Amino acid sequence: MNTNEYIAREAHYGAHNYHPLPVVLEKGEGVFVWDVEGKKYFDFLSAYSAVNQGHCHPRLVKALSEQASKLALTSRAFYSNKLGEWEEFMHHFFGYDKMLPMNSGAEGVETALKLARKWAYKVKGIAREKAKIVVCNGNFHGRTITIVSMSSDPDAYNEYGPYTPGFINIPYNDVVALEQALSDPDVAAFLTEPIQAEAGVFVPEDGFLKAARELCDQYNVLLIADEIQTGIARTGKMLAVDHENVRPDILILGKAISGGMYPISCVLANNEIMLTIKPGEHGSTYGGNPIAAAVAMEALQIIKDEKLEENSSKMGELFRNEMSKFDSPFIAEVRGKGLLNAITINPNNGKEAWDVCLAMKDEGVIAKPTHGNIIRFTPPLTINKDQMLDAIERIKKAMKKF
Ligand code: IF1
Repeated sequence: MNTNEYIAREAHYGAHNYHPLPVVLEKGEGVFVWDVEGKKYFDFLSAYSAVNQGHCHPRLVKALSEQASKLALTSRAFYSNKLGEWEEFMHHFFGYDKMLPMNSGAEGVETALKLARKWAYKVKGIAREKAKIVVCNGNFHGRTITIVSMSSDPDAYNEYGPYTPGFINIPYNDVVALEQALSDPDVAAFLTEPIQAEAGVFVPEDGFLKAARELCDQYNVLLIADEIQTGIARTGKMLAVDHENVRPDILILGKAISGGMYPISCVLANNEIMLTIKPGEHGSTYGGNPIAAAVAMEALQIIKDEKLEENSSKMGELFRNEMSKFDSPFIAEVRGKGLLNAITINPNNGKEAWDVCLAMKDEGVIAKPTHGNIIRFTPPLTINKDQMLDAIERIKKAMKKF
């Protein structure tokens, strides 16, 4: 079968809820993927930052397959010998009292919202059913009905109502609006992405997160950070909040805590928050399973052992420097942190971000446009200098084509 036949089969038998780049992948190794025609590409999406450790990292393949051949799933009706090991590992790694494991990022976000509401009623003393959670315009936290209820993106939101109440939307990166919202005594939490990724890699001003932390303390509101995409060294530090030395009350992780092997997410918090949920009040069949435990520990250890925080920071700087120097009518702005970067594309000769991505694909670099003519550039964090320079040359060549 050729590329077009694979695409036609998906179009025929699959739901049409995506519009992928027309490339059909069948193999991955490190920063590279290969399509069904044998063509090799630099992966500049990394499955939306899930594959920070690189495709099919041998240590992750080993951790996954060894655990899979021993014990894969117990459910939480029984203990396993792996879950406690992972929980203790996470305590030492991130410094929170406790972890609650889930699978997808959206489930992690839902878990954080539930914790915030329990805390509102049991600890803060908000009247039942009254708790509000403040969120930002332009957010992306997943696709459940409650999460899309917080969204300001018509594609994510429209025609999925009736919506879950209890959310207040404010502009992102707006300390004045935040203070006004938090001063409502019924507010339980402020949920934010440290960098808005889906919105187009929108980096808030230095000091925004610190100000948010101070305001949350002042008004007795929980700070919830969705680090599902920004975490695990993507921005050049283990967590994006580390750039401002901010510690959220509730931290949500997903994507790269599995290095792309398997859907794993988790929520971290201290006892005062985490113990508001009692046995039977929340959970998931697969959450915290032995494979997830084995894979997540290995995936985080790889970040440390291969010094991927440092590499993400250096390679990100190289990318932004080179692309900022490049004189192309397509480039309106280059921005980002670490290896979470985006270029805003000026439509040129009738060509837009999508056309640039198709041209880059021909040159051997795959990336995906997001809202408003923005292309995200997020290679695996294992990319080395020669590879980065090679990829940059290909990106430039693609932009010169038109
Ligand atoms: C898709 C976007 C990226 C996330 C943050 C929670 C989740 C995500 C900050 C939910 C997921 C994914 C979902 C994926 C595409 C991708 C995405 F373009 F849609 F917004 F990365 F930028 N919080 N982001 O970024 O995690 O439930 O998916 O595991 O196709 O929807 P999930």
